[in-house]
Amino acid sequence: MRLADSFRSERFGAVRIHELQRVIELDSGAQADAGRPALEAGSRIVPPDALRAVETQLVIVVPCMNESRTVVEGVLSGIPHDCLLVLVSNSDRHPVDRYEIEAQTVEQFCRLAGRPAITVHQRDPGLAAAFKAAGMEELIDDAGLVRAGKGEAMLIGMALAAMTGRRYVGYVDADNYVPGAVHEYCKAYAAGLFLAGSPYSMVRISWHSKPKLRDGRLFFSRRGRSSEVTNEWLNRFLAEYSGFGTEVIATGNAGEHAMSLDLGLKLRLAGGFAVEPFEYVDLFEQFGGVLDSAHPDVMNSSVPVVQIETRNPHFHDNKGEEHVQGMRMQALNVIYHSPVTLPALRAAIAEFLVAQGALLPGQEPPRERIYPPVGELDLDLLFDGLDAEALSFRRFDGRAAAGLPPAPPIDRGTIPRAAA
Ligand SMILES: Nc1nc2c(ncn2[C@@H]2O[C@H](COP(=O)(O)OP(=O)(O)O)[C@@H](O)[C@H]2O)c(=O)[nH]1
Ligand SMILES: [Mg+2]
Repeated sequence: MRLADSFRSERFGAVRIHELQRVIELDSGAQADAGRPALEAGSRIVPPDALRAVETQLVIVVPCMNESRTVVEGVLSGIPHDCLLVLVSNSDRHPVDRYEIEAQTVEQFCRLAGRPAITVHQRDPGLAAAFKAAGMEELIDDAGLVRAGKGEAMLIGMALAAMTGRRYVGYVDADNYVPGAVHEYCKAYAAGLFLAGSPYSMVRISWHSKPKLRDGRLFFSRRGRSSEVTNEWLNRFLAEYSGFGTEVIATGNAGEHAMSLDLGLKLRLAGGFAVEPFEYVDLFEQFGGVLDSAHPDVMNSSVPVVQIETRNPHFHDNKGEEHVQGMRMQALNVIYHSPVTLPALRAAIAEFLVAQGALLPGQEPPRERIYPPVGELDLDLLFDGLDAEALSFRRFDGRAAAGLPPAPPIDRGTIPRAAA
């Protein structure tokens, strides 16, 4: 893969946000000058073996709620072979058990492709019990189950990823209609993680366009309805500190993103759709140098955020205006309530929300749920709980199914000894 160089970046403490980098070639050939500026100045290649090396360490988590089977199957087909697949589902189990259908789809895929995968249902009482035992009460609702929400699904996925002993975790939505786009996202994760050059790195995708029907004609719109607002306010956050306007953040709402687990296990994830913008906010809180950091090792290193503009159109299920509005609000709520947000910005957010009719004058935006870092979990207890009690916890070993030596995706032996 060949990426345009990133010439500029903005720093906030140890966090270094790189300007958006375009994908120039999806496949840059067999050249081996890995990561060095190309002869044709302005771009950088990541050769296939370097991509593979990251992919063998990469877990791809697919959060899924009531998506169609055909679409999910397409998504699976786009995930590079060496990545380990984790599906976290919150699909209905009645009147039809949609999770069972998903698990069968994954199992069949693993058998055909000779690869491993893990699936689990978010509302499995055994999963809740395991998280409780492992030390995360906060995740459990009044019904005694893990809360619904995309952030919660991502948290579960991250914990499972940590138990596999791999180094990186990435996320891909289950409602993507274009397997080629999924493939490109995963390649971009690997390329970005390779180029980032720090143990604490994050890669976020900004897709080039989103196709829509307008008056019977296909129109490729550049930006999502929610991301414009989120990005603008995150950029204003930075500008308020530096005194210089900036547009560096282009991926505030990026559902498609990946990171090293050395970083991910230290992050606090937010619930629901606040999860993606809050990743930026938490980076600013923990590694921005404004508040004391609990991780001097990270402060002495750097936290690169690589942003990549991909080529495939982002074509996913349309969940309606209300959903988009909700996402926008959740992003602003987390920026508003952050202790590192400067008072002037906080006031401007409140004003904006009032003008939008989302808030009454004098009212405070609601607080989103923020969870402790996954690195604080006792992974051994989590595994024992899942193994013993979570009936929906499935581990597929497509290699064993194909008659090869067994290679379970996760078991006691894969759990790293020292969590982050
Ligand atoms: N496991 C799980 N997945 C969810 C939940 N909510 C949404 N998803 C999935 O997360 C992905 C993104 O959600 P979507 O509603 O499409 O949001 P958008 O694409 O950001 O507008 C999709 O694959 C959904 O099926 C949830 O509560 N649990
Ligand atoms: Mg979607």
